[in-house]
Amino acid sequence: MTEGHNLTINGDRLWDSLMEMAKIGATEKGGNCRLALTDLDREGRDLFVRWCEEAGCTIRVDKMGNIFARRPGRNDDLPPVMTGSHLDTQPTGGRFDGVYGVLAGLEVVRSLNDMNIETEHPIEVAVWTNEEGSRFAPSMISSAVFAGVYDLDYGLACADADGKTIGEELERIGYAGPDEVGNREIKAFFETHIEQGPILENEDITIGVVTGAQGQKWYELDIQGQESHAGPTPMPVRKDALLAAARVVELVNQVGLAHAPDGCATVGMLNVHPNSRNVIPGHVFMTIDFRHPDPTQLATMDQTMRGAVAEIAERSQVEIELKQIMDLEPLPFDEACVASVQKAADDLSFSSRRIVSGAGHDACNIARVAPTSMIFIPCIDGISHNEVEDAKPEWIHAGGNVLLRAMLERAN
Ligand code: HGY
Ligand code: MN
Ligand code: MN
Repeated sequence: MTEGHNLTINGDRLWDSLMEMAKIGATEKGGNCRLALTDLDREGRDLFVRWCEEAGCTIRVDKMGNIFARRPGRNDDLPPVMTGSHLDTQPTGGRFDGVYGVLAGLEVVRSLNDMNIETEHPIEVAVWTNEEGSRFAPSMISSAVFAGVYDLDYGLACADADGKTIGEELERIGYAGPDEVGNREIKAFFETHIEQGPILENEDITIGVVTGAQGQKWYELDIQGQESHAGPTPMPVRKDALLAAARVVELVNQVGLAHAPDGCATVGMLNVHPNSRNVIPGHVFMTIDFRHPDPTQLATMDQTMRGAVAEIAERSQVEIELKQIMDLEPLPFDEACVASVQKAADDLSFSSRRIVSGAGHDACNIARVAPTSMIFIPCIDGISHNEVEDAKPEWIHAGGNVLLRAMLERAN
């Protein structure tokens, strides 16, 4: 049990592990680029596996490449208390998004070893494949397959811009594991993460007790116009795919503003073809990302956009194929897990507040199959998905200590 223990993680060791992992895929501006299932992602995975084995864990890998490092419990037949996050990053990502949740979980294992604490339930630290949805879409796909949101074939068949599939790349980097994906009981799941927004830092609060996550809808648009010469083609007869795309960008922004402050709307990707300065663009591929904590509002954003896109296609004399590729309902986390996080923050006298996650996380999928909550810490200026992403060591330590106590409470 844990009586008489000065329950604490080794914050400096956690910080050092983060900085060690950040050397893999380090970018010029101090961030990280470890796109899912690239050689750099494999390097990060291999380092994590080595550290876990050094900490006495056994390693399992499932068919979506999800890694589970397991520390045995007194009663090893009991369902595990699990934590974890992702090691893949955005192309211009930071050193903390995802990797903090993975290495905070490893630090809990290392600290339990140091304190000779045996838990009733086994402890597992998970690495979920392709959380970011940057190289392969949709995001959070492997925790979604684990939670039964998508089937395994769909997950393995997702392809990147070069047509390489998740299944092929898992084989190539040696992480196509043998285990079935999901369908096993988890006692509780906790994910520790930077907030990736400004609320906690602005309010000078150390711990975000995450009560749920907002809903998300992701779309892909193929806009088909007609390439023609920029000189002799009269304006009225043009089928300009980029003009239509520009009207969609403005529309998406208007939908976001009309549903602010909670609604968010983003066009993150826009590829123009043939992208030549004296050719009227014949084709554009672009994406739309809608978010809102209220499902009714999210549905309104969807309907408004669909109607307006049809009108834009007509007005611009182009064809627009709109495909929805993700539909994540807003989701409340488990009250008992939320209470465990709150109690841990209170016991440690950290300032805290309830908060709904603006970003999607693997916890949003795992919450469909296991009691789940998240622990947020602030990040500098609320900036993330940016190479300057940064966090104070004391925040990193605090989140790790809250995780240790929340997990212990559920594991005994
Ligand atoms: O898009 C998200 O919210 C997460 O970073 N995948
Ligand atoms: Mn993340
Ligand atoms: Mn992210």
